[in-house]
Amino acid sequence: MARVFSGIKPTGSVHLGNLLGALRHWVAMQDEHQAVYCVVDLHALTVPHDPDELRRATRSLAQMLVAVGIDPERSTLFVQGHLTEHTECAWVMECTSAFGELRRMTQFKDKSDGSDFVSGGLFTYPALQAADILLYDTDQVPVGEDQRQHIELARDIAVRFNGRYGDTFVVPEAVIPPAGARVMDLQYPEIKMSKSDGGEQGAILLLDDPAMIAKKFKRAVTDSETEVRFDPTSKPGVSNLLSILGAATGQSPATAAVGIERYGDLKAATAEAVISLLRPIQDRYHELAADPAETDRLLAMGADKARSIASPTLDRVRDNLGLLSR
Ligand code: ATP
Ligand code: LTN
Repeated sequence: MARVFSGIKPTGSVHLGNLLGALRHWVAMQDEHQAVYCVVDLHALTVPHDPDELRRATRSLAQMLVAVGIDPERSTLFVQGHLTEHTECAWVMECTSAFGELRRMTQFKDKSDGSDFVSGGLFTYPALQAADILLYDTDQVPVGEDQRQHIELARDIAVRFNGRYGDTFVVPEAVIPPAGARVMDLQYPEIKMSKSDGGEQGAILLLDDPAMIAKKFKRAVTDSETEVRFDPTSKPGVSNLLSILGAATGQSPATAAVGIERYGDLKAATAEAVISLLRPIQDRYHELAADPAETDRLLAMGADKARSIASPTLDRVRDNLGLLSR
């Protein structure tokens, strides 16, 4: 069975973009793949953070992953910071990536622009991400469109390392869904819906209650025309709603538009589809959140399973690099 690996940062509340662009594909891939999924807490350290909030967000995100359907028995679900292998391998990745390559990463440019403190970790972030992926002999990485460039870099690093030091890493490929890969902000449809950027009103959080979801869709930015039509270039707001409606109901955006004449009806239909999609997830999340000790037990089990894959890979890396065995 092919191996799948992906990660998500505990940097705020999980939103609809995360679900449609990534998490629901993580769930689907568990059936026919050996799946490894990671809460990447070390990646959350690249920007200023509050320690208590990070602790809370890490556990809560793990609970949300189980609530959306990740099965910790069948798949491997773990927290990145529980394994020292990731940071050790990240150094090797940094030494295998070129400065110019890292400088070209658009996520670095986006997140560093206008910030008063830009950490070195924000710059080397994609090297840690390459370590995450390559440690698991990963074949496929399901992610949203924004991560394509990082996965390309992980591939380039794997090929380069294998060329220099002999066959060591599996060369992974990105799996980007045809629909929902780039859910846009409801207020600023030119930027992606995000946990940490953008405003409160522009993102549908998976824990928003139905009234809040309806309100956010009602206020979503459209345009001054009246026609409901899928055309992302000239109608970004309307097209984003159609993409969400399509992704939530298993149709293409253009098919989702059929029979909807007014913006108000589009907003109401999208809100309703999203509320139904989220209801069972929210119920399950609240059950899981009531038992943090059980979450911690699952995560300890996940860390053991993850280590049993990552540790032999790292031994192979060390040996091929010429580091003395310990
Ligand atoms: P942050 O805003 O803190 O950078 P984020 O919302 O982008 O976080 P991540 O943890 O970086 O979330 O991403 C988890 C997964 O969700 C990734 O696979 C990413 O590609 C996907 N994803 C994030 N935002 C969107 C979006 N707006 N549309 C589709 N997929 C998305
Ligand atoms: N950088 C990613 C999160 C991430 C990831 C990974 C995704 C960290 N490590 C490994 C896939 C595979 C992000 O910002 N969404």
